Amino acid sequence: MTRTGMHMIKKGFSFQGPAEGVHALNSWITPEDDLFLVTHMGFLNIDPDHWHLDVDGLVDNPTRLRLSDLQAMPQREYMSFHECAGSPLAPTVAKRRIGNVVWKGVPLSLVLERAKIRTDASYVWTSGLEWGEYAEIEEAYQKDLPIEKALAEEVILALEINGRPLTPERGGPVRLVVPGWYGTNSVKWVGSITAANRRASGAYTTRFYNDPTPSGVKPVWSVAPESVIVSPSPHDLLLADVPTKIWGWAWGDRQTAAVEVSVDGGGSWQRATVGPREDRSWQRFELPWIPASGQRVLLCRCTNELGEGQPPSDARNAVHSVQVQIGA
Ligand SMILES: Nc1nc2c(c(=O)[nH]1)N[C@H]1C(S)=C(S)[C@@H](COP(=O)(O)O)O[C@H]1N2
Ligand SMILES: [Mo]
Repeated sequence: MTRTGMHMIKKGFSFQGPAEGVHALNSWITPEDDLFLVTHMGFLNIDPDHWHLDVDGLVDNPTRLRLSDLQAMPQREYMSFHECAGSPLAPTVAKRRIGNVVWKGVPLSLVLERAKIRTDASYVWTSGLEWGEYAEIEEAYQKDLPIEKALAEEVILALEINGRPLTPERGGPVRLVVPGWYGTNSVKWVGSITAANRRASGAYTTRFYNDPTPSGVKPVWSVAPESVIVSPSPHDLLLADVPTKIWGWAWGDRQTAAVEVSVDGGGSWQRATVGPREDRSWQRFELPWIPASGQRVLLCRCTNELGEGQPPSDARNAVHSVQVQIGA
């Protein structure tokens, strides 16, 4: 299959990320080289001159926008952590694909206003333009947002990341960004937006990215509290009685209120200091430590402003641990 001005660069599911995992994430803003890339069906290359976005469904003014139309609209910048929920086929496995970046683009609300979204619209569906197969399913990558989130000020049709235009792999020329929600909702290579009065019925909103809970299925939307230890890494050379520090990042849709660190495999916990949050950025935590010689398992866990925390295991936001060796 081909479409004018578009071709698939690589076919099939793909994940790329730093070899050192979270231990590579040592700067406040994650450079693109250290930011993971994910796609289900492959990466799409779009000629920006051919790109357009159709806005339809429950709108009074169905609209087609070209890149130049979006470029002429008001833009905003928003700093946010960006996290993949992990495999939709293994939703309880923690993958810790995470970064913190600055997006820039047009608020989705402005585009919906321009199309005169109707008051009976309760969901906004967004589709990617790529094609191919994932888990033996061949259908468009379509996601949905409840109207309250779609109209929230932080949700943008992004044209830039960290001050540069989006590359084809990143979902350019235009992608949706839904700060605070898992990466799966941030549709790359966006080509259509449909206002509707129900959830989208495709595989990516029904079969995948819905967590079973005792009270029914819960869409993989808002990011749960999570934290990781960046340093030390398992490869660092630590020496007994030499002061060092344990530090990392904590994040979630809601602000992080507290982070605790354990240096004895979870036997006891100490309160770390936690830095500020900007927009929906991650927050830095730090704990000074003077290790004794031997082997240690370090853990971190955070709590958000609602008092929600991280499960010890079997969850995408399970507690992170690092095993280190301290020389005498
Ligand atoms: N069109 C489209 N958008 C997509 C996907 C996809 O497969 N197709 N994958 C989603 C998933 S699961 C994630 S985690 C993020 C990854 O964004 P990134 O590659 O820029 O890090 O894109 C999301 N948007
Ligand atoms: Mo993802």
